[in-house]
Amino acid sequence: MYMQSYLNISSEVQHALDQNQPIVALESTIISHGMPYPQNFETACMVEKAVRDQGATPATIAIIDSKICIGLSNEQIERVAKEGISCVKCSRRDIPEIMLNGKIGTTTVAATMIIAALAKIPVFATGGIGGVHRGAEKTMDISADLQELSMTNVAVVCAGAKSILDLSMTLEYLETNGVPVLGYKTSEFPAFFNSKSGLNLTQTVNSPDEVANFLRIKWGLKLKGGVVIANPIPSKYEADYGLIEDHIKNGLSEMKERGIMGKDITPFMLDYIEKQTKGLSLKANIQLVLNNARLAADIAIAYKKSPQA
Ligand code: PSU
Ligand code: MN
Repeated sequence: MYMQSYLNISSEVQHALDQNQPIVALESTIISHGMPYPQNFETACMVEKAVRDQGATPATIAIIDSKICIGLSNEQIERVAKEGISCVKCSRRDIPEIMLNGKIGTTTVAATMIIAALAKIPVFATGGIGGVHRGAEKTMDISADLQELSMTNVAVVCAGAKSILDLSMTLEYLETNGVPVLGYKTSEFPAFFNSKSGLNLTQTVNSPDEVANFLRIKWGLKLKGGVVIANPIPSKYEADYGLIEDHIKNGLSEMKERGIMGKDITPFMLDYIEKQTKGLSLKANIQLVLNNARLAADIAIAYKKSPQA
């Protein structure tokens, strides 16, 4: 098929697909734009290991040398990690351009969902999803992740979203677009560094089997679109809410002064918070991603137990 000529599926991932084994898709913007080198490389490797230890196969996704790569080698992960922000942050809009120009494209939640769905991988783990930015009523800056969640059948395990965003508007947007947000053992939407945001969810799940059943029902009914599985950061790694909020306020005003806009906002804010907390936020970030990878693996395993999966 023509489509196949664009894809480069690693032998490990292809084997898992052939054997109908559980796979967890992993994004790469978090590697290039979400963390500094070398922690980004170490984390990406630890996340893959966490998925394997749990009994599933990791599939880290990026566009390299005009191929959509599903399952990266350690060398490829290191290349992406070292290139860092000189990789192109790649969302739905950017995929064809990066295929054309041959640059390294690191995939956001939206682009990773698209590619995971192409490869028939229904479960994906990340840190935090994009959302409605603060002030979006003026700027219209709403992450393409949210649109993607409304149309692509992939379950996204995340620690909620960062409060650099307007989390209340983010939940409203998801509701309008029919995207379920399942609190994993919580009734509150988690705020990335913090397990709580003060925003209540209507749906709580308590086990990987329950999530798998939810997915079977949704997709069995042909209710297209993704599902957010909001998995709070473990309490021992949680950050001080007031402190983070102060850094966010200062970061947002510095961002405005420097005229940073559009797709550069999220990477700028991640870097700003990390510098202000002197790496404390990075530690929390690494732990919550690992926590999400383990849960995603358990969900992928539970989902495979169903005959129709
Ligand atoms: N939020 C984080 N870490 C990240 C991202 C978001 O806490 O690394 C990345 C993800 O790849 C997400 C993207 O899909 O940023 C959203 O960017 P934007 O707001 O430009 O859509
Ligand atoms: Mn944006």
